[in-house]
Amino acid sequence: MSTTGKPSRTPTPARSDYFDRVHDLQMHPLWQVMDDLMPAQPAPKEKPFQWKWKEIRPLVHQAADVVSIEEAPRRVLMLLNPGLPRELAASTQTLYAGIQIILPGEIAPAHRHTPNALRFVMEGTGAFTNVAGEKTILGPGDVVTTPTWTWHDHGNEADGPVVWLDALDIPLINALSGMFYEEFPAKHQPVRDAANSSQKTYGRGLRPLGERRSTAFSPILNYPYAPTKAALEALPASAHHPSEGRILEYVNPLTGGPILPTMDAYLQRIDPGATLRPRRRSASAIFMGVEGKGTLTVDGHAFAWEPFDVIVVPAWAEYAHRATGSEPAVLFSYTNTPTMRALSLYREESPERG
Ligand code: 1HN
Repeated sequence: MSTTGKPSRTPTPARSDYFDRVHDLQMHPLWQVMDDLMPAQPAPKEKPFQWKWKEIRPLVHQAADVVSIEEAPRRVLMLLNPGLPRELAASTQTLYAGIQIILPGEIAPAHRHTPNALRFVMEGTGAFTNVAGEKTILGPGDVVTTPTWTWHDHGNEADGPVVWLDALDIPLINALSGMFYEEFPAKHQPVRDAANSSQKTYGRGLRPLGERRSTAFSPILNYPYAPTKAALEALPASAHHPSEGRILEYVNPLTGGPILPTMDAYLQRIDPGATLRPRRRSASAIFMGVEGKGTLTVDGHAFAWEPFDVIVVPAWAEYAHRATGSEPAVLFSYTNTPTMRALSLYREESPERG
């Protein structure tokens, strides 16, 4: 192969004998794989992909008939990227997505693990989660943080099922051999703080005197939908993003940084009919439609989305948003940007600008 102007490496019997001896000793010639190891730009194995909510919703609800909560303490269907091995539980090489359902009266018992988690509530009002002793009642559109190694249990004391998107960094944590997991000795951990106390304390640009904590994760447990949506509506035109429209990041108010050490999350709103500028980033991302409808074009795949459809944007894939309905298009998303930034690997560009 001399398309790159490099000298050819024609196989010969002598070379083949040499390679056999090299392989037998658990070695491999770097020169044979150098181009694959070091492409000029990221070439992730994850593929652009979409799960249509109208196709997967019946199976999510049927899961509650197929297994009891005792048999499946987290009743979740994982959204697996077709480009990645199933055993990685991966939606991108670093991010996991799954859809969880809890029926009235059920308890998802307390445990903790090193992967960080975020939840975006899709259906149902009145379920609760308790994270590190603070309980919050969940409603549609709420974003809930479950930082690394915090005890968490969920329950549903309402009269209908609750369904949410689980966003975790499982493939990253496994790649780093950083997985630890532990079960709490009881189904529920004790409630220690008043309901929503973290949101009331930290969610208003205020902090208690003497508070010097600045953890790598947000102190806020629940970012409720209505005020987040209202903040998007109120965002001045000067703060609109050319590729994302009106977009706000859920932040750690103590640092201004991402809500979790490895993942950040956003809510955005695109004006009806708007076509936004293409963009790519070295981070991988998962988008979920929330309101309205649109098209997210990812490396040439035009995914028409409706509420709760989930779309994978691989690292360095070019993507562009369009709002196609008569209503504004609202999307939730999360990415591995904080991990990439921590490793000095974050880049982005808007190809139109070069
Ligand atoms: C987990 O703990 C939850 O707490 C959801 O709801 C999904 C996926 C893998 C491992 C742990 C939860 C999970 C998970």
